[in-house]
Amino acid sequence: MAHAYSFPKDFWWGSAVSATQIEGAANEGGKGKNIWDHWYELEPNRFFEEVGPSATSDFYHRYQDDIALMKAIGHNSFRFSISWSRLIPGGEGEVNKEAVAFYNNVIDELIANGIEPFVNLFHFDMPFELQEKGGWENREVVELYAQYAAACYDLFGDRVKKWFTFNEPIVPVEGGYLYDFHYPNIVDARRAFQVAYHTVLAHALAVAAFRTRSIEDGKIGIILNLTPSYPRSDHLGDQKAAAIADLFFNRSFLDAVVLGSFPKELVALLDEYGQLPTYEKEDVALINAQRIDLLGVNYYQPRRVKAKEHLPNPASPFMPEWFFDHYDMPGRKMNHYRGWEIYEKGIYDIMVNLKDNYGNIESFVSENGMGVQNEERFMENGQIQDKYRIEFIKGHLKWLHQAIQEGCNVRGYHLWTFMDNWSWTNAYKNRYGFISVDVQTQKRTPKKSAEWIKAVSQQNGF
Ligand code: BGP
Repeated sequence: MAHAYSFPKDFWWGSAVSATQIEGAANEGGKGKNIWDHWYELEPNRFFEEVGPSATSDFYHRYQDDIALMKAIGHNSFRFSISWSRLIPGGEGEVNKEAVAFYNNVIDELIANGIEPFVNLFHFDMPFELQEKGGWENREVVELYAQYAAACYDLFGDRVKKWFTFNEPIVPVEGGYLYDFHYPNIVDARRAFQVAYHTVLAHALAVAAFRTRSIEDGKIGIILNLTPSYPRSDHLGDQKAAAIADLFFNRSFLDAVVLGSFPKELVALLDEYGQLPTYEKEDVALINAQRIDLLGVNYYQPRRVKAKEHLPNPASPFMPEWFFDHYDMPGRKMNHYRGWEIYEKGIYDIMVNLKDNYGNIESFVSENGMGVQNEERFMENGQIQDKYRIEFIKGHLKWLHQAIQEGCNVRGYHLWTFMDNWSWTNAYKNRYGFISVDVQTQKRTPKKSAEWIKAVSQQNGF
């Protein structure tokens, strides 16, 4: 059957999750503590309804049934993360045999079900002991991360061919060091830039370690949350504001990992304001040499900005927001169930930018999705009728299709997320899955969108 929207052969259909958000078993199987376990002990009131990460979706015990469900809804690929503190409790030293067995089982089960494992090495979950040593501010932690990455390649690289060093590395920078929504809840731009810089360095070392191994057909990449930055108008002030927001929130990581160096304009700006992180001379060549093979793009919503209305007080602490104001564009389409804008064309703009300015690097949508509060209200006959999610996915797939027609090198689409999961301080507030999860009983029930994506994946289009 011919479809209005057909996707290239072997397109990757699937979804993404992260260890802390689905595994549960936080104190089982020899796992060490990570910053989420610690922060929840410290300040449970910072988490929605005071629900912490100890149990989440219990994938640790239910992975076989969950993988069977993935197969049933047509997945040919699936991204999960390895928990550093599970694999190497404390973040350095011996690997934990129980963790090795668990991840081996997950990988083998996926492959046996015809689902390609995409493995991410870090999704916001710093081992607590390493955070105590300064986390990403400490260069020693950068080295330890590279050792952890190397251990993962050696343990699982015979079967895992798609590797990612980080998921949204800018989020721990923003959350932990600028805007206070992740541990360690520091608000200090200079330290934030140091963390960002060390994350890029850690990424480059992990890519270098990958390249010294011969992983047949192996690809190494990173997953970035790109937020296209749209100015309010064509006026120079608005345009400049958008360009600076783009430097901070997109090009900081994107240029470094794809082009091999930080944008000159960003370096000049940080230098002018005395905000440059400390670095070693030889890092420059390392970062330049270790460019990625494959880019995962997480896209939820754009960033709309305008020129500053009031100049910042130079005595106030430096923030990226010294250079732009956020702009609530009148009439923009909203996901009112989450409070985020929906702008489907953003995905197209991202991909065209990658084609035109980033060597048309091989990419895929590694997260896109629609969070909904109190989703039970859409339950009919025991199933969540999430037609809004189907429309959301369709809208983005149409623009993705357009980008592919125009020559963008896009290889797949993964939804955030497979099943409803615990999401950091939002805990279970926003539901994103194809599969609903009853948090009390852990019962899984496919939503309407699961049936729909099954047909789309099997027909490779719609
Ligand atoms: C992405 C993260 C995911 C997930 C998602 C939804 O940025 O990579 O880990 O949490 O956002 O977030 P929320 O539940 O806050 O809507």
